[in-house]
Amino acid sequence: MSDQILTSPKMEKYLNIIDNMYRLGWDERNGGNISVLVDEEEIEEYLEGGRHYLRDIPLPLVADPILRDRVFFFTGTGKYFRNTKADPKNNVGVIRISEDGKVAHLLWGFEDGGKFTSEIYAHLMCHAQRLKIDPHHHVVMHCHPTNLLIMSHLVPNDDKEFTLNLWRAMTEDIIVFPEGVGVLPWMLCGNNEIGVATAEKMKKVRCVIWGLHGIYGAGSDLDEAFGLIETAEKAAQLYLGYSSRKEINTITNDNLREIIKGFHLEDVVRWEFLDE
Ligand code: 2HA
Ligand code: ZN
Repeated sequence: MSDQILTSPKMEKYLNIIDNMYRLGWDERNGGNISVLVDEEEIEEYLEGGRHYLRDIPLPLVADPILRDRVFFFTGTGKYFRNTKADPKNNVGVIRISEDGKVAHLLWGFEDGGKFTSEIYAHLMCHAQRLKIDPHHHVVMHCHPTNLLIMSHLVPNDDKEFTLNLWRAMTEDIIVFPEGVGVLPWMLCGNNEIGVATAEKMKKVRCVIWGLHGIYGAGSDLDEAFGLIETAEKAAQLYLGYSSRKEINTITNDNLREIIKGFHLEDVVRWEFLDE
């Protein structure tokens, strides 16, 4: 199989984002995983139409019909983001979900016999959920950003309380994620249960905190998903910088209402988070 896919803009962007995430300290060792739903026209010239399969890899769940016959980039299980850009063939794979939703046809990559991330449950469930409410959805990103993780040790596992602390950290946070964030308590990762719980939260939000573990972000493209996580992570960093000191100026609920009006967020904001 040719490696032409490596010259595609989508794959170049994917590898650069993975490299960036490692450099930001969000993906130590084998931490983190990213999957991208790729439109047919984006891969056809690089993968000879995308119907030549190297091998089949069984999926640990039956994929939702909305995902069947669709192509994804996936990071590999046990693989290190630190090594991925220099050695994409062993660290990432391009798969097509089979027509019956039971296997992944491997189109390229995972050359050392590897397979997709152990978090594939959560990824596929989140893709299906987001696609049902947002036809522009393409990306699911999981990582371990330092400040959001510290915050999950300090703030109750409550969507409203977590969101307000992030919104109040900086004026533009509510503009980036007006729907807020969802928070899950500590749960075992890598299984169906956490996948279902994450996808349930993603009915309302693109950003789900996995308490004491990390974050899931979804977006229409890699920049959107990355930008969402980087904004939430910066808000967490700011929050941690002032929350244990005497804060004398704060963004009030009235200020938040002004931002909502000024930036026309009335239809997308979670108004109930502003109830006193
Ligand atoms: O893939 O981050 O949650 C490594 C992880 C699992
Ligand atoms: Zn993780």
